[in-house]
Amino acid sequence: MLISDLYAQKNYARPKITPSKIVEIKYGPLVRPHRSDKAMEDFRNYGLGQFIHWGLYATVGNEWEGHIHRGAAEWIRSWGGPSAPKDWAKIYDNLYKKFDPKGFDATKWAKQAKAMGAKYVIFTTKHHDGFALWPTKFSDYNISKSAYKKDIVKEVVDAYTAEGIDVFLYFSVMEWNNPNYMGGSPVKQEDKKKFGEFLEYTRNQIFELLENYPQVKGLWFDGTWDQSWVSAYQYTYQLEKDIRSKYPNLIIGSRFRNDEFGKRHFDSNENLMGDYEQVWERKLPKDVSWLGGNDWEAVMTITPSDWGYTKNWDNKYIKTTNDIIGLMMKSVSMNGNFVLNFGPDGKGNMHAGEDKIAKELGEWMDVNSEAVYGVRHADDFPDNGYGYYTKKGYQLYLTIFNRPIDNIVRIVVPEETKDVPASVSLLLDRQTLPVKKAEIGYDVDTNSYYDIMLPETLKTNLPFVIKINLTAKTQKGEKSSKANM
Ligand code: JFZ
Repeated sequence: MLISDLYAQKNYARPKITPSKIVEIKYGPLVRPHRSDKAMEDFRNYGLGQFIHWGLYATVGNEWEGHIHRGAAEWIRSWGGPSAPKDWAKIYDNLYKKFDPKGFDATKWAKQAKAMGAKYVIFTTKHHDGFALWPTKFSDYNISKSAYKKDIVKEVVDAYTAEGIDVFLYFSVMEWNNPNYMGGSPVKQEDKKKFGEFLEYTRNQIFELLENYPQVKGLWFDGTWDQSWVSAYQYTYQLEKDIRSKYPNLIIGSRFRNDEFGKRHFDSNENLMGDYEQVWERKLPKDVSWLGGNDWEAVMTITPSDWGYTKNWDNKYIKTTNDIIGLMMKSVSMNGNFVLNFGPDGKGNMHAGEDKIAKELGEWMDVNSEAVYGVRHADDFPDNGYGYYTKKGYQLYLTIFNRPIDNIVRIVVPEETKDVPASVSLLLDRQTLPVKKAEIGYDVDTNSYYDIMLPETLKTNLPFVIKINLTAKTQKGEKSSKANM
């Protein structure tokens, strides 16, 4: 079974539903979905993105002096219990002093991302450990105090921008080592005061990032499930308002804030709380109807669940390049972007396994990317067992993962579909493939069928794309005979 279908199996996230009654909401969405400006149109056409999780956790790679941390690699600071090293949090909070990624070359990363076919990158400016990769004025726990000293966020923003890749900044509102951070809704007066300071600090850092790096296209918030943040809905409402009025083209997903009833991503009336659905993390919608027409992106790890650098990939299922192509094509076939995560090591080098996937995916994209960029769900053609359709105007693409044993790909054209296949080619070598209408003769069936012959000589271990040029149906009633019985 394809991983891309496995990842869509369970009902992890709720499908779009119509609320039974409408409640009055004061702190609901500040933007309407389906923004039509250029920035959002670009977002819709990205197809493929890269996520990068990089921070102090990278220096340890999910292990410490022979002890293996079992949770996600970027969560290692929260290591506790008998397997944790003694005074672990203290050890971790001092790692920054020695942070000196000698191999780090932002241009090398950006060129690799470009060769892979990524159109945007999401970069961790600060994860839950609170360490800022830019020289923030609002905390000493930042890159300028490390051995490396230089502004990593600037290097990344500049290098990716130079390669024509749009930059989004990941920002965690959760900060484990900050005494003003609550990890729960503040009750005592003193805690309320502290948390108020934390909110001001968060606001300052966000505006600092946007001022420092004006090329940034979007913000990717995280950690916003924490009850302290959830309780601060008045503050976060105003914050979003202020960000949006100063940066109207900025893209902010639905993981930023909640309404006054604590509803996240969607408000109490089921309206999206941002520019796109930001819930699709290591899972995919089951089918396009789940999206209710919203923009969305899926973010995905290569290992089962680590975002940060993990030294040892043995004994873990590592997604293959074909798995990743499947996840990407399923995502874009449902109007989403697919974002593949990389977790570079403490020296700034990608894991060898990531280099391999980036290379193989890039080679595949060199041949097939027209089936990925700027495409939309093929509304008029039903899902099929061969793989995934994507569509751009009169071009219908079918990425085949399950090759039919007789090499005949049968395209179903429902009666109400206005277009039919006219000519077909294989993106792999651009050869034309024979296509003919199949008169099956099942008289209660209103579909018509078009059979495409794959060449017997086609030998490949990779999914491949057939490009189907559509043409308007000529005669009314495609059926050859409608006998009167
Ligand atoms: C968060 C982080 O905790 C994690 O370390 C990583 O940065 C990831 C991209 O985001 O993890 C989440 C957040 C949300 C869900 C799952 C994991 N979710 O909504 O299912």
